[in-house]
Amino acid sequence: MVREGGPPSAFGAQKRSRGWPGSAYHDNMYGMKWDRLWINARLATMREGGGPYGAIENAALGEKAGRLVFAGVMRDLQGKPDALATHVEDARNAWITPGLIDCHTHLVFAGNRAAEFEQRLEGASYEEIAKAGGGIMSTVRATRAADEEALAAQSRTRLEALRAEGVTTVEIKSGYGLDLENERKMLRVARRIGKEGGIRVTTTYLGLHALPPDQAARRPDYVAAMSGDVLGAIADEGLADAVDAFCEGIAFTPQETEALFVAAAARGLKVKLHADQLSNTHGAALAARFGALSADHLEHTDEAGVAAMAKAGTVAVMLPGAFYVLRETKLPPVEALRTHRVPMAVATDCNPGTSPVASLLTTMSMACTLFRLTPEEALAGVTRNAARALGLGGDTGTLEVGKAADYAVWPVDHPAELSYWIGGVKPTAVGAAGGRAR
Ligand code: DI6
Ligand code: FE
Repeated sequence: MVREGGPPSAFGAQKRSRGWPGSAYHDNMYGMKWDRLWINARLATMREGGGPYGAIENAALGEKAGRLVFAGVMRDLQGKPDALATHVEDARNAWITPGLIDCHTHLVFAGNRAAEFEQRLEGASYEEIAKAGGGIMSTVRATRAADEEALAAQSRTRLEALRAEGVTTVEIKSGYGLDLENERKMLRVARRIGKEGGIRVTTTYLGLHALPPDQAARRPDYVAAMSGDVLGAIADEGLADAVDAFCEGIAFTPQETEALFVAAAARGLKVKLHADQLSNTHGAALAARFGALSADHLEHTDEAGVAAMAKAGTVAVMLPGAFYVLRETKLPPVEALRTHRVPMAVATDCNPGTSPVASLLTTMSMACTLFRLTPEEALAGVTRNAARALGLGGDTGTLEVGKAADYAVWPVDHPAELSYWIGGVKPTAVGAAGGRAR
């Protein structure tokens, strides 16, 4: 069940910047109640330095005008619940977490590659399929052929699957258009399905995802155009919140990536990078050099790359779905990331080729079982650290007063269950104020 609240008012916006629990007392003195108050809850606030899960027992969570106005123990409430809020909800000891955040997806695309999945199981290699015109290019053809309506309809299914699991923020990349018109179409669709679904969607321009075969003879021109005029047009239209590239032996070189990043920086756009997934091209260090929000995959990243990320404050995004589907064996350097205190996020990488995954909860399980993250690290990876990977750390990702009222209520006895079960767990209520505000 998704519960609705009113739109943010101008007054709400003012309160937002002040945002301390005491302000609620004054609101109520003047008869301006909170919109909703959850009582008898257990909060996994995921607040930094707040102990395991930032947990608070015997807790309450209050929201007003799309913002959290109370997140603490019930005995600190300054009045009776009914006097404080218009709607009072009894959580009956359920756990409330921040709304989940999927910070790396390619979920806007047309068609699927189930036939290639079958071919691979019959022995064909990824390279053979690509040479025969399959792989990323088959998705590019389908995506180019789809009009905006069809693309939105197909992509919405995946966004809704995430939403049903308590996901309130999703990052969506372009990268299956590979020309201005079609990259734009993808980004517009991403924004639109977010708005329609009440989900906060951030968009990332991934023009350097694959080299279209018809551009093979003019590779430098393609790279220059995607980093120049195409990036410029997309930035001018405000269609992208960040810029990404696939820096890999089979995709784009560190030099080509760097040229894109220089252009992005000149336009004030934040960068992220598909780094060191299949080989060590020192992508993590390159991302860090540009102050990237995140470096993603990282299976082949060395300790120098990890140290560079730590210094730059770049988040490490773990993508166990692709690791699983590709049956990789080289693990990302989780221990080094811990030692260097690099924040780890976890995301689905939802895409039709290497990670046909539209379940962030299943991905948390994979992060624990395949990468040996703890359930607490996995939950931090889809909340606090995922928010940071999107530059939204001040607005969502933890249950703290002043942040957006993005939360999910779970019928579980312990927050580790979110990583433990594979299927079967669904939130009983979701607050997605951040998605409504967009
Ligand atoms: N890394 C990947 O593994 C995928 N894209 C990327 O940047 C592959 C996407 C696809 O095969 O469609
Ligand atoms: Fe990806």
